[in-house]
Amino acid sequence: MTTETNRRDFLKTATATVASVGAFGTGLAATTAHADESGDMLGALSKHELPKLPYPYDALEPYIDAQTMELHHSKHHNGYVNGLNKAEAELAKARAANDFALIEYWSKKAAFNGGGHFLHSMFWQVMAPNGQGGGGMPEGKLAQKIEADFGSFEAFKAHFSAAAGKVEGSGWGLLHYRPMDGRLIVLQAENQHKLSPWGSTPIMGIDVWEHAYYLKYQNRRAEYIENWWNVVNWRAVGENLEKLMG
Ligand code: MN3
Repeated sequence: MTTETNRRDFLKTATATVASVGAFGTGLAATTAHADESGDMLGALSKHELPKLPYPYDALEPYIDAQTMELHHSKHHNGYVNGLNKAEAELAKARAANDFALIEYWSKKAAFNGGGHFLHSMFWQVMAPNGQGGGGMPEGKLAQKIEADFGSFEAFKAHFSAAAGKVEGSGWGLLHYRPMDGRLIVLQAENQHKLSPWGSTPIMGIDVWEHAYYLKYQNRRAEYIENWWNVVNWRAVGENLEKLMG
C-alpha cells in the first residue's frame, strides 16, 4: 500500500468518525466533516452548508422585507459559506504541500467568512415573526440575567441599540455571554470578526451591514434597529444562554 493510499484510507475513516454539528442546535447551521476525495489535502475538512431559514422570506414583514431576506440569505450568507469552505480547503492544501506562502491571505479569508457564517446562522435563529415568537420581552433566566447585568431591560435595550447604531461601517451589534465571570456583555463587531475579545460567545446579534436593511430603510439604520426588536425571538436567545451557562 502506498503512502498516498494510506492517507486516503485514513481520511475516509476520519470522515466516518468525525461529525460536527452546527453552532446552534436547531439544525440551522448544517456543517459536516468530510475528506477531500482527491487525497491532496491533510486533515478532514468540514463541509459548511447554508442553513434553511426557519420561516419564509416574507415572515418578518413589515419589519424586514422579503426581498432583503431572500438576497441576504441566499446570496450574502451563501457567499460566506462558500468562502469559508474555500479558505479551509486552501489551508488544508497548504499543509499538504507544506507551502504557506499565502497563509496570511487564507487565514484572513477563513476569519471573515467563518465569522459571517456563524453570525448569520445565529441571526436567522434569533428572529421570528412578530407575535409568533418574535417581539415582546425576555423571560425566565435570560430576563433575570439581563436585569442583573444591565440594571434593567430598558437600559440593556438602549445600550444594545446604541452599540449597533454606532458600528463604524459594516458590522454587528452583539450580546455575548462571558463564562469567565458569568456576565452578559454588549459588543460591536466590525465586518464579521473584528473587535471581538476572546473568551465570550454571542447569543444574539443584529446585522447592521447595509445589505441587511438598505432596500427598505435606505440610510436610516436607527429605524431598522428600532423595528428589529419586534422580531427578536427571546426564547431562542434564552436557549443560547442556557446552553452556555449549563
Ligand atoms: Mn449580513
